[in-house]
Amino acid sequence: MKCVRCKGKGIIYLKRHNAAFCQDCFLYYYNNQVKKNIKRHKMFDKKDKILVVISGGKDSMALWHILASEGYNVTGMYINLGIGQYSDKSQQVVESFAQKNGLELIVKDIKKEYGLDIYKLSKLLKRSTCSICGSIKRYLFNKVAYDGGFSAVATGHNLDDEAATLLGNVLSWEEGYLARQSPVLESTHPKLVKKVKPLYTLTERENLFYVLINKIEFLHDECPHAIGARSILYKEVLNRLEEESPGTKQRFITSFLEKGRRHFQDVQEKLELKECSICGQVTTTEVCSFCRFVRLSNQNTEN
Ligand code: Q46
Ligand code: ZN
Repeated sequence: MKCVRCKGKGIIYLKRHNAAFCQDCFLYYYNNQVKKNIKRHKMFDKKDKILVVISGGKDSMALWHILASEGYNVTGMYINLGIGQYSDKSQQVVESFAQKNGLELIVKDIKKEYGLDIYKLSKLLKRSTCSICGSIKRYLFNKVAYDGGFSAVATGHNLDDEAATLLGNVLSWEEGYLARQSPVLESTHPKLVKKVKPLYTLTERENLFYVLINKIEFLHDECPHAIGARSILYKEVLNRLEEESPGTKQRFITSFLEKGRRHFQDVQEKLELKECSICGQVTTTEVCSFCRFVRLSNQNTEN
């Protein structure tokens, strides 16, 4: 197995590109992909302040590392969601990486700062922990980015994530979600910050390789609530397809972005955006879900 670029000894083979790379050429390929994605979708440039969402897993750690190494103005943001040992370990990994590399990091702890407990809320509202957790994360990422004057919120979503989400949305024809599935989600309100996914063409395996080569510490464990999630089943199905027909995931995503997504633009939910009467953040209801969570949690501790 020879490296396609330098003809040295290849150490990673990427079936979908029918190409092997040595370590240095793999890093060249990886950097190139990220730079191309940022440029092609006009995600941001070196003057912009970028808030990078960090979970402590390989994808977000790879994103943080590469953007910082390329000289982008990045600040990491980590949210402690109160998920037992998983949260404690991931916070440690993220804080130690920031400290060792002299990187800016914002840490939010939903229990300490807002009195929120995703398990209690899930019981009280009869909603899954992931749905509560997702609402809290989306709210805080946007609020911190808006309050801090950031130009974009960057997440480590990879090709496997994007293809699995797309498959799920297609299977139930979620028109609103299909309209919004994109590597760049432009702001639709002055208080909503643009969202970007610079790693959307790189696979989980490539991100893993990137963090291993660069000796970046990351949390190997998945969130315990991810186990059994539908998205994992979709990933398994896509992996099977990929085995038989390399390049399926990438074709699925790129052809959707080129040919499919535009057909959903006019069905984009025309929800009226308002500002929450308590916190001023963007919502479709009088009081945003985050403020309702806080109110409910406080009522419950008083009782
Ligand atoms: S939503 Fe659910 Fe994730 Fe929150 S509870 Fe864990 S798995 S972290 S992406
Ligand atoms: Zn609010």
